Amino acid sequence: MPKAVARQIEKLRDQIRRHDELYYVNDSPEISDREYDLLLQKLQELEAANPEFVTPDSPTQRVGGRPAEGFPEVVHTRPMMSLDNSYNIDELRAFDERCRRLADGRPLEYVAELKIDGLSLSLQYENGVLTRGVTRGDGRIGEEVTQNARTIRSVPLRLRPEAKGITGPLEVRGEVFIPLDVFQRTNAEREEAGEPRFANPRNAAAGAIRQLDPKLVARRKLDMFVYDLLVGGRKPFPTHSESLEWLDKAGFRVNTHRQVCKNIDEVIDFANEQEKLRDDLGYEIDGLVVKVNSTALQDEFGATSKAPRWAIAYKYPARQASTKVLDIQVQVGRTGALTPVAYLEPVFLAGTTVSRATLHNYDEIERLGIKIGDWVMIEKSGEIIPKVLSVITAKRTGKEKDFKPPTHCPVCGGLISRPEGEVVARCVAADCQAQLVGRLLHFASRRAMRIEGLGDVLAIQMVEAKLVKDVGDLYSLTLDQVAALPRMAKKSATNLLEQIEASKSRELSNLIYALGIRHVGERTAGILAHEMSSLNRLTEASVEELDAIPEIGLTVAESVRDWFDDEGNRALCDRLRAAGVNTESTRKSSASLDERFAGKQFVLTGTLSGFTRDEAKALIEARGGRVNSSVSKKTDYVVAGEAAGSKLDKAESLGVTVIDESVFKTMLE
Ligand code: 0OX
Repeated sequence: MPKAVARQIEKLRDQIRRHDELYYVNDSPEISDREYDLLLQKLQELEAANPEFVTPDSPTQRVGGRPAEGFPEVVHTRPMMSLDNSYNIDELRAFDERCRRLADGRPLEYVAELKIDGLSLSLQYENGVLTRGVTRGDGRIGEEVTQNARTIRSVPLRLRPEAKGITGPLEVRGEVFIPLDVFQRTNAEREEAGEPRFANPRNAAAGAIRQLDPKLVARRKLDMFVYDLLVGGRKPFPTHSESLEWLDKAGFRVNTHRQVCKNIDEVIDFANEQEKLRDDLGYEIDGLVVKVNSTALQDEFGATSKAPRWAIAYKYPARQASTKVLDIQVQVGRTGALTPVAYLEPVFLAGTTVSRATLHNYDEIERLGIKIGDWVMIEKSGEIIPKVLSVITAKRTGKEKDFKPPTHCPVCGGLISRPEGEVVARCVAADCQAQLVGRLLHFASRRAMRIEGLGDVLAIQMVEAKLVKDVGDLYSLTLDQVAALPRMAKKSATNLLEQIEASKSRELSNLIYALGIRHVGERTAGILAHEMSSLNRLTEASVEELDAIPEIGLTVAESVRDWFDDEGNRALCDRLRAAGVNTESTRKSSASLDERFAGKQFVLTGTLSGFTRDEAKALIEARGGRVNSSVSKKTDYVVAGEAAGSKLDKAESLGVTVIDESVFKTMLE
């Protein structure tokens, strides 16, 4: 009996540790806080009943269960309220009736805005300069994340002088979110690096804003739409729409999908119109927010303990549906990664018919417990194709079949490898056609060599016809070869060859990205191109040399070295060069630039009086220097302006040279 208890305790601990890591390290929780608390509670009960099994490394031994966070708490000047929800037109009309009753015959207009699915953030400005960023927290107390808020490019660090009429400290509130393309890229990179994916863009954004290292926050490329302006805790303009216009002038990002509506029918029309655009916005929304436009009426209507009476959220239906899994098949990507895909009984979901859903990897199949023939819930959640949320086990008939992972590559029959600890299984055959098709598509993609017209059908045809055996063969294709492909008109063939020709003059960073080196995403490719300035130099760079580049870690350095150590890859580079593909950085090389700046790492902190941060950054970069957001031992100079904060302390503790604005100006001269 005690043995069984010990096993149960150990199992619970393992589960909790795993969820801790998913939550804290990967920002990708798989269970709700409530489910987590239940697991912890269960463990606490078992340990209380069997104290001989308590060990110092048990998750129960952390004070308060989850470890304390590293951000100071701040009390909001005015609570950040939540919103009451409405889920259908009747509930929206009921809101309108309440408002009209309260307005008692006085004119009443609404502003309808998109409800961005992110997290609320409050920004404080003094003398026009951003001084503080605070998360919503529980609405009354939030966490101070100023450094992280500063990484959001659309948050002005200094207000534009054109926005007049307001003096004194002010507060701006809005919603932080992660654009869908960044979310998709982040998840692809995480999967490639063997890290778990984020469940949805909101989780990715929420995790990012509470990262302790602002450099990591900056990589997530957060964005923010603002929707509220307060001066001394009050709204400065007679209407909400004027506040939004002022915010726009002051340099904030204000969502343009908004409308002043004379009555609720106009709101409903706007809601229906906007719902159709939902898939094309590039960020997630979950409905509309409808607000009374007049500030005086807002003040008069007031709020309940939780939400204002003058605003309501109108939620769009969740983009979920249930359907049946007809089959589970495995696709092979350009790196050989095997991705299981559920083929579904077609179902209409938020504007499109869905017949496939991604299952990401074998662990996900296990986690979901999904079988062929199962009924499942699927959801569109910012991924390119919908994902399976859960299995509806109540609908099981007993006829469902287990999915058996293929023992060999389903396309080429090659060997499959799944190294210990990795989530992704891969086909390791060098000549796998599916991988080649994937490599061609990646090479030709918009962010790589941008060869328009080279889509999947054509890539498959070219590989099947053995016209190309690697991406280098694209540059020796002839018109006759291309025109002879099925359903290929001469005109399209000519266009394709023109596109291929044009791709020869892409930037070095595009080429490095296009090569598809593991762990080298677009951003890393940009850094490598900037630092190395030619493909030749990159080919020769040692792991130490690469690792010494700021923002390039050992994993990337080793991966790059491995790629160029492969003889086939080196031969490919030679052929690309011989074909006339640009392999040099067209930007000025560091050597010809100002030696005080060239290759040097700068960090800007505090407020400079003579330049905006963007101007200072541009001046440094024009001289061949780089500007990073956080101080490390690789930093050469910290430029400290007024009210410099923790970066200054860090610079001092690491012995990094700190210069003030006057020295910086002298250097520039
Ligand atoms: C959003 C959003 C959130 C102001 C008073 C109560 C709610 N998620 O896009 N909140 C608000 O307004 C606050 N507006 C929005 N657009």
